[in-house]
Amino acid sequence: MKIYYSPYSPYVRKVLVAAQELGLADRIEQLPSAAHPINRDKTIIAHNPLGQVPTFLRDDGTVLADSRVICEYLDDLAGGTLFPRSGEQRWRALVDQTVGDGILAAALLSRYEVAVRPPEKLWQDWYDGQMDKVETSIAAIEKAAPTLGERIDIGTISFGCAFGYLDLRFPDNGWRTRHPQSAAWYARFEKRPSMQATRHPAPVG
Ligand SMILES: N[C@@H](CCC(=O)N[C@@H](CS)C(=O)NCC(=O)O)C(=O)O
Repeated sequence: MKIYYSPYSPYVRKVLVAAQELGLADRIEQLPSAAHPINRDKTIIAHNPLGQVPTFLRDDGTVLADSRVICEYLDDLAGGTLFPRSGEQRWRALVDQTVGDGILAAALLSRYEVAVRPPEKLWQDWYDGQMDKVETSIAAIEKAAPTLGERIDIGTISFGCAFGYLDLRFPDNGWRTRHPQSAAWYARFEKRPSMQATRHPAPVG
C-alpha cells in the first residue's frame, strides 16, 4: 500500500495515526508529493482528480481518497474498532470526526489565506470567521473533554490531529488557556506512540 504524503498535512497524519494504532504502518510506503491549491501536483491528480493528500493506493492499484475513507478502509482491513460498528458509540465517533476535520478545514483555509494568497488580497473577515469556527469547535470539545477518557477511535484521533495542527501552524493561538480540559486530554493523548511516531516536523520558513 502507498500514500501520497506530506509531513505537514494533518489529514495525512490522521491516516498515519490510524495505521499505527491498527498495526499497519509498516505496510504503507510514503510517496513524497506537493499538494497545493494553486500549483497543483500533477502526479497526485493522475490518481485523484482533487489533487489532495492523503491519496492512497491499495495493493491492487485502486485509489482511495479522503482521510475518512482511507481510515475506514484501514480499520476494515485490520478488523479494528476505530469506527465502532453500531450504536451510540458509532455516531459519537463519526460526529467527533466531523468536528475534528472541521477544525482542520477552517484552520487550513486560514493558513492558505496568509501563506498562499497575495498579502494585498488577504480578506481579514474571512480569516477571522474561519478561526472563530476553530474556536467554537474547541469550545464544544471542551464540554466533552472530561468524558473522553482513554477513548481511541476515529473521533479522538481527529481531535488529536486537529490540536497537533494548531500547534504547528498557529503556535500563538493560546487554545490551551481558554480550554484547559481539552488541553489536559490532549497532553495525555499526544503521548501515545501513534502520535509520537507521526509528529509534524518543525515548520520551514
Ligand atoms: N477532506 C480531505 C481534505 C484533504 C486536504 O485538504 N488536504 C490538503 C493538505 S492538508 C491538500 O491536499 N491541499 C491541496 C488542495 O486542496 O488542493 C481529507 O480528509 O483527506
